[in-house]
Amino acid sequence: MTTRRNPLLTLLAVLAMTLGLVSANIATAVAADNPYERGPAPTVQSISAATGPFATSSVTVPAQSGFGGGTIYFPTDTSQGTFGGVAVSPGFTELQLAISWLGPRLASQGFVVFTIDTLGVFDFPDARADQLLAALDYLTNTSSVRARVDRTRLGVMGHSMGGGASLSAANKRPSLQAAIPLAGWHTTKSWSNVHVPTLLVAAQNDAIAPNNDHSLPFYNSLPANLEKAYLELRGADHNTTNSPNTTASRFAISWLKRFIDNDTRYDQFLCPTPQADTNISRYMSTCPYVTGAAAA
Ligand code: 9J6
Repeated sequence: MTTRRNPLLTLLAVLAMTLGLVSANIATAVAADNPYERGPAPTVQSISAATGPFATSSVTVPAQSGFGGGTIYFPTDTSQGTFGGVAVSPGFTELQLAISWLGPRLASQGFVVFTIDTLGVFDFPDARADQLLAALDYLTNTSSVRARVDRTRLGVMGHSMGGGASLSAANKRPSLQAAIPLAGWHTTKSWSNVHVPTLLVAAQNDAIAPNNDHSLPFYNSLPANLEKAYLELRGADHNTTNSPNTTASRFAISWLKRFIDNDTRYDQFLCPTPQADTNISRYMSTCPYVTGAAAA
């Protein structure tokens, strides 16, 4: 015998299913509704690669009154809106060349990256901080690529005294979204007023900015409720991050994505603490991160 369904019940079932699907779609749309997300879903491979998914170009900037000029690396894609911006300073006695590798490496993941020279190679961190901020102002107000940059989503990085400068710049300009010192060096050890999410990349065998005197006290002095992390590269020395380093860059990419783009797709590479990674001698964090995450 065939079962005959009551047409009214069938109609109600279809309506219920439709409503369920519609509400599920709304929930999905809300969860993924991040206007700053750029590029495809990341993988360990994609964040470890020498170049990411975006084709890039660059422009050279001559010395300015506030910083020593530099090179702006930017994604050529104009179909996805603006990108976050990052200024990067070299360390004491160094030229832009020391941090140049970060230009195409980070820009190809979807950032406008300004690697700078400082006015003087002997400038100390606080002077370098002013120059990082001047470079960001130039990038967003004056540069030929200013229309590609979101002036509300900016970050700073740097090596050694450029790393100390990154902390100092974050202290001076709390509207920054991310700071990443690489083997940072600064005479100031306490950064308890910094409210910019900060990733400290330290080198295990750093004899010039020893971790006990620099990156560790920096990390510990940052507020306990700040989104922060301490990544120590195993076997690395003070200058390891002056040439391409996959571990440093995959954490830097993830940090910039997470805090400049609010892109929670990158949380998986930052939290929880990576286990059994032979390239890492120590890792500390304030995971899980909540800043800017879309409401579930
Ligand atoms: O590589 C850096 O930027 C930090 C070097 C610190 C060297 C030092 O002790 O400078 C004191 C003048």
